[in-house]
Amino acid sequence: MALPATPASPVPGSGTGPRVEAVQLIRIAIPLVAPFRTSFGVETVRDVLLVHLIGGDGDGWGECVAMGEPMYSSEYADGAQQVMERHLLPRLLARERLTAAELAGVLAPVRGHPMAKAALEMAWLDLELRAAGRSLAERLGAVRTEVDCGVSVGITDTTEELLETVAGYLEEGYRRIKLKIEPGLDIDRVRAVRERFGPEVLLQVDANAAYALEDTEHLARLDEFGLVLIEQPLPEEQLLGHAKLARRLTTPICLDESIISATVAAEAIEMGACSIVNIKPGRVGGYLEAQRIHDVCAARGVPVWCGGMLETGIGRAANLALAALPGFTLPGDTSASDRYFHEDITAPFVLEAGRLRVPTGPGLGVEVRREVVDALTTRRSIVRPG
Ligand code: OSB
Ligand code: MG
Repeated sequence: MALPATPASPVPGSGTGPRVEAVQLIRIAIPLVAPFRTSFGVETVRDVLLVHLIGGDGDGWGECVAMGEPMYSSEYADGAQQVMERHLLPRLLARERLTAAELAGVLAPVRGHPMAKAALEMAWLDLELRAAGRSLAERLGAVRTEVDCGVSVGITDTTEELLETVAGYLEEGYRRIKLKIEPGLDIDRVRAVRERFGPEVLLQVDANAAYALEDTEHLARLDEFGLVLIEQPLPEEQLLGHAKLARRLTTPICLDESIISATVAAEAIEMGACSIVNIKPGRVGGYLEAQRIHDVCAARGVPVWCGGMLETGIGRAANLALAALPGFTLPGDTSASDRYFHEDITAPFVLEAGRLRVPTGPGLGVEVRREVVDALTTRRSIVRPG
């Protein structure tokens, strides 16, 4: 196998930051409590790639949010693992020491793969912040100790099943409901939920790019339901299409898949493609870029909320830290552990009055339950410097 040209070690300019002695890549298969269906597919078991940094002065953990198959975006767990092993980790491990803030720059010559890069940055942040005794929340500029939580409801076989599911989540205390929609399972489903639960419920929909600009008049029929937003109706490349759609709809447009960086966020806002942004650190290459998107949106008065990728307790902990920033004014897809898994790989996050507590411990603020991880492990590999 041809290894890429990596800088000789040690490299000037990276004299600080943690030293990493080995990186363990762990794949787990963690069953979901119920199948999660979107316009792009059904997930029943979450295939997760975990990054475990073994450092001189401690450990760091990261979670890659790429799914088992490349349906949400082009990344997928096997590909993320391979790009880490062959291209990303050799570059990082060539540095004797490296700070989390330097990581994105070192990896910039490798195009794309934001989810793989984000997982590595998360692990580096955890390692670095643990050593410094600081929390990720503090590092990112959190202003809240708990965050309002919403829940993303997958497409169900029947409307009856959808109403039952939503009723259960509202009973649990979730502060906002997001319905996954696709052509043909949209207007009537939204109407049924509105009629059953009333106008007070914060309700929004997510199409995962399943519509075309030609569906504009159809999507305008959602306007009568007072939705908080419609998320990513059109394919990710269609910023101008979203701007045209936004001029026809009263429902605010929120972008997910389209927003791949702070630069794109600024341009999308300027051209009127969205008035709300879903921030997912994996999609944008990491928590530090996510923080910049937050800043870009805050400076323009655009509300943001924290998206989710069916994360385990590792990614959830980090998402809660991010969601505690001041511009996160809408409830996120940061649901409790039991919405996803029977048993999480950290202590479970439990909903309290519709909120989750932001971890305050050093780093991500969670301890990984190694015995749970071991029981779910499907594959393991070790990457060392040199
Ligand atoms: O589009 O927001 C999305 C899950 C996987 C991939 C994409 C999306 C989602 C969700 C679930 O909506 C959010 C969550 O609860 O983690
Ligand atoms: Mg989405």
